[in-house]
Amino acid sequence: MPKETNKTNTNDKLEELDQNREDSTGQFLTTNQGLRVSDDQNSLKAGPRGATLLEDFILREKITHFDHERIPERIVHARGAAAHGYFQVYESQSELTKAGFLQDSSLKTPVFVRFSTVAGSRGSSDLARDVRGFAVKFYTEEGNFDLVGNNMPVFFIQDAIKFPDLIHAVKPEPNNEIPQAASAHDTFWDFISLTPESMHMIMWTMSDRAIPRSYRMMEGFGVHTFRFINADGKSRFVKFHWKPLLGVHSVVWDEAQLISGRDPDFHRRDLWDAIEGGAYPEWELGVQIVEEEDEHKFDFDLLDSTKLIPEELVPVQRIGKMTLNRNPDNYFAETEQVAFHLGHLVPGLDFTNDPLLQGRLFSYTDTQLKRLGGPNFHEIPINRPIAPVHNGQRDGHMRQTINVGRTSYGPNAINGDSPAQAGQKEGGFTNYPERIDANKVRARSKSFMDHYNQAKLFWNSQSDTEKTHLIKALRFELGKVVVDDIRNRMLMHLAQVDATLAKGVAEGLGLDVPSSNDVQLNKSVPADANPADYQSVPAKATVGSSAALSMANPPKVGIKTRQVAILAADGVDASALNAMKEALSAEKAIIAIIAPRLGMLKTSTGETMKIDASLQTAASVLFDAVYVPGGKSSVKSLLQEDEAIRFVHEAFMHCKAIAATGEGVELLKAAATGGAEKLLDSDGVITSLDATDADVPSQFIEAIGQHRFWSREKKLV
Ligand code: HDE
Repeated sequence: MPKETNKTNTNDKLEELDQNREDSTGQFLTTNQGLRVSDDQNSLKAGPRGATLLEDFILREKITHFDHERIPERIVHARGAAAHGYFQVYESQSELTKAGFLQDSSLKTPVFVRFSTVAGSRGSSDLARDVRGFAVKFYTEEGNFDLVGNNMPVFFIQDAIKFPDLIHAVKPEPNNEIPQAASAHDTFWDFISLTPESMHMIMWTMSDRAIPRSYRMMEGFGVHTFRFINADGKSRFVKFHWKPLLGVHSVVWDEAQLISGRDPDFHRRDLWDAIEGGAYPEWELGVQIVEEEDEHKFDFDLLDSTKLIPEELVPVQRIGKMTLNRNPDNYFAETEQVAFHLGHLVPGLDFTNDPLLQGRLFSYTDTQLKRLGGPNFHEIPINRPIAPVHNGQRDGHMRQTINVGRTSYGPNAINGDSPAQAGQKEGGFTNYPERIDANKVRARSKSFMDHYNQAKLFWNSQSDTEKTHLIKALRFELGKVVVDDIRNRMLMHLAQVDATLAKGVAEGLGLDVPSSNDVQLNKSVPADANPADYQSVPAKATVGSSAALSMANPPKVGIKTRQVAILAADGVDASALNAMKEALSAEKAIIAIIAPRLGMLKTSTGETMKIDASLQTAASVLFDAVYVPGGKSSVKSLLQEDEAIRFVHEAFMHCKAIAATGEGVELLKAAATGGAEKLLDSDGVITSLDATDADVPSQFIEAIGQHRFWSREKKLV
């Protein structure tokens, strides 16, 4: 066979997308047939006041297209945002895998990444308490590889057959379609309280991981165990991780709820703005490798997606880096129409028998058929591989390719048996020949029945602040539950995880932890099964902890792209303001001047400065930190604005870095509840009565880098 040269680098994918771009700048308006339109303001009528004529094909084309603009939203992960970029491996991974995109450190493989929430509709808030999708499409020379993961390393259920139940339970209730994008309601907790296998995942979704500060500050996980296969055919198990170079950070729940009102597009905007501003988000790709012979050496099953491999047992090796450097041109064409699928695989990778993974392999193509309307969705520009496509598949809705020749079958002699099957040497995909010799059964492996130990591991690994947040999240969620039995069942499960956790939640609900130690709460037992086969393994008294599971003590990664609000009004101290702006800009933080009104600001020296937002449109929850410079008349004006006082108060409540100099300190005092001293003496609050104290900017920068000051919060554990 003549060897076809594949297109290779990121530019090729972008060029291909460019060919499909339409830019109407300087062009005449036309119909979809290219006919120039002279009047797009009036429909064709019998007289100026007359009836509209059916003959008006221009009107009908326009309205018909409009009527068909919406496609079904994704049943899960409907709300998302995406970006283009590239991936580069650090060094050849040929020992582990023959996958082409993991061989050559000079090769940039184009990627398209879509982040999402799971439960909400397309128009829901970015800040819902929820798992985040983290789906990466690699356009490799050997075909597309989709790593369709989440920002949490485990999942709620062990078998795909339960997915529709899980999603029905979490989605708005069917009678009144309430609540939107929230798990805090009866049906979700009813299902969870009867499904012990969910307990580990519940720890994650009730933690602050479920309310990230930014998509750019989330980890990603492939969740399932996959296989790497090298050129010798040797297979090893692999778990995939994405490690963000900006560290892992979250907001607090009160803040999340406020952001949902102030800016429901917070995450979408943050990703867009960072890329537009040239602060390209980066993640390292990590792998945990387990040798075939070690498959059974753990006290959990590698095929069970409710379990992770603690990094202490198998370290994460960072093998490459992904950079997102271009926003989509068109949300619908790219972000909405992108179609991910675990079955988009390249040689050197393969699946395991994880029953969740196996079910997903069916679901993704099926859902695209419905959502994108037919079998040709791979021809939509965003889904097209850069590798050439040749096969006998033909026709169907919206077919774009004009296949030439007489043959669409094989074997054929008319076209010299083309397209020909590719042997392994020619890059043909072959499945890993895993031996399977078993009875056909509907059953769950006993090795999947440990539902509490890793939930316990997660709990043990959290800082006291994280534990407090977890208890509060459960109090919130179960507090919204109306049916009492559900709360009691959940407390029984939580007692299996940890006594302090259960007690903390019970106290907030005004309940006692039920005395029954009923680990038999597993109601996901088939009709004729022996209940003993489904009995949960009781939690061990002590389970270790794993540092990687906590977000406390984040690595110091500076304050690049952190949003800092500067509260000011006319008469603001020019030298203090400028010194702070200079210091923050040098660290690549993003600064916004917030004033009582929009327009231009006059500083103490008469300099004019653009105001970025007024106190009516800005809010502290949209920023990482706040600075109040001095200047008598500036601070006097701010003191008259409730929003300014609330701004500082909220930033303090949410444990953010706050700085004030000169008269600016007065605003902090006004914002203090429980005594000004308490606020001024708190960690992360930097004040100086010296209006131009040269130490303040550096102390403030150091404080912003800490992300939050949890010592201000009341601990529950
Ligand atoms: Fe998905 N999932 N999923 N999922 N999933 C979809 O496919 C499904 C699961 C994930 O940005 C759907 O194109 C089943 C785990 C992401 O476009 C659908 C099961 C993980 C996205 C589907 C799971 C994911 C989806 C809906 C249980 C993390 C968004 C729209 C067996 C490893 C991709 C679509 C995007 C989307 C099915 C469980 C991640 C219905 C049946 C576990 C990131 O096919």
